[in-house]
Amino acid sequence: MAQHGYETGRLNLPFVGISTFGKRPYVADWTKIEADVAVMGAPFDFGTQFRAGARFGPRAVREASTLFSFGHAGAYDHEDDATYLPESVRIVDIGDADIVHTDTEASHANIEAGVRAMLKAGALPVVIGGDHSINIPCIRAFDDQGPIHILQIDAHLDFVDVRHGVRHGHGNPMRRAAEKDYVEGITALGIRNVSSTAKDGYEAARAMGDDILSVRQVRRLGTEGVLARLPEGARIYVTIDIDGFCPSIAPGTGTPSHGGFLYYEVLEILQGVARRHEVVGIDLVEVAPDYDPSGATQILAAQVLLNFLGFIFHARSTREG
Ligand SMILES: [Mn+2]
Repeated sequence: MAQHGYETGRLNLPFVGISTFGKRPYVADWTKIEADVAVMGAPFDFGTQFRAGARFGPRAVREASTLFSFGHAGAYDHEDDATYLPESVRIVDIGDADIVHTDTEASHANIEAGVRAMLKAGALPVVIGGDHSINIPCIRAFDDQGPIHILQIDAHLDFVDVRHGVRHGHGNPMRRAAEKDYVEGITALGIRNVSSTAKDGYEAARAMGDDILSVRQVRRLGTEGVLARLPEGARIYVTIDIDGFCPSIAPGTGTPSHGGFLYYEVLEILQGVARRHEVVGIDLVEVAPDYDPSGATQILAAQVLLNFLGFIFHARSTREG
C-alpha cells in the first residue's frame, strides 16, 4: 500500500464512469456471454394503456444500481452474517434489445433473441423493462428450458386475453404465459384495486391455475405462508412489476396503485424463494423514472434486483458446498 493513505488504481466511486448494471462489464457481442448473470434492458413501452415512459426504465435502473457498486469485495449483510455477490459471481450487462418504434412484434422478437442468448450462455437472464408486455418475449424464450412456475409481483393481474385485437400489451402477459404448456402455474402477489383485468379475467386466471393474493392477503399469510403456496421443487421465473410496491415508495411508474407492498415484504419473499427454489429468470418492469424526480423508484428497483441476485447465488453456493 502506498504511503499517506493513498492507494493505487482508481477509486471509481458510484457517480464516476459509464452506467452499466452494477458497473459490471458490458458485453456487446451476444455470442460471447460468459457469466453467471446477464442483464439486458428492454426499453419498450408501446404496450402501455395509460402513462408511457418505461422505455427509460433500463437506463434509470442501471444508473441507480451504481449506488450499490462501491467496489469493495461483495456486500456484507450483518443481519444475515453473509457476504452477497462476491467477485466470484460474474455479472455482465449485455445492453439493450433493439426497439423498433410502433412495431411491437419486431421489438418483442429482439427481446426474445436477447433472452435466448443469455440462456444459451448458461447465464441467469435478468431483463429490465420496459412495460410489462416485455415479459411475453421473455417467457417465449423459455420454450426449450423445461417447466417453470411464474411468481408475479404486481398491482394488476395482467390476464387480459384480447381487447380490441390487442394480445401483446402490458395487460396481457400473464395470460400469454398461462397458455404455454411449459408454464405450470402462476402465483400472483399484490393484486389490488381497480385493475387492468375484468372479472372474467380473474375467473379465467383461476381456471388456468393462477393463485391470486392481494397485499392484505399476503400480510395475513406472512412470508412463510406465502412461500408454502409455491409448488415444492418448482423452477421459478420471477416477474416484478414495480407497481406491486406502494406508490409511496415507488411513484415512478405509469399506473400507480395505492396500498402496495413495502420493501421488506417483497424482499423476504424473494429471499425465501431463493433459498427453496431454483430461480431461472427475472424481469423487473414498469419503472418510468420521469414520474419520480426523487429517483427513489429506480433505486428501489436496483436494490431489489441486486439483493435478490445476492440471495440466489448465496443459496447456490450454500447448496453446492
Ligand atoms: Mn404488470
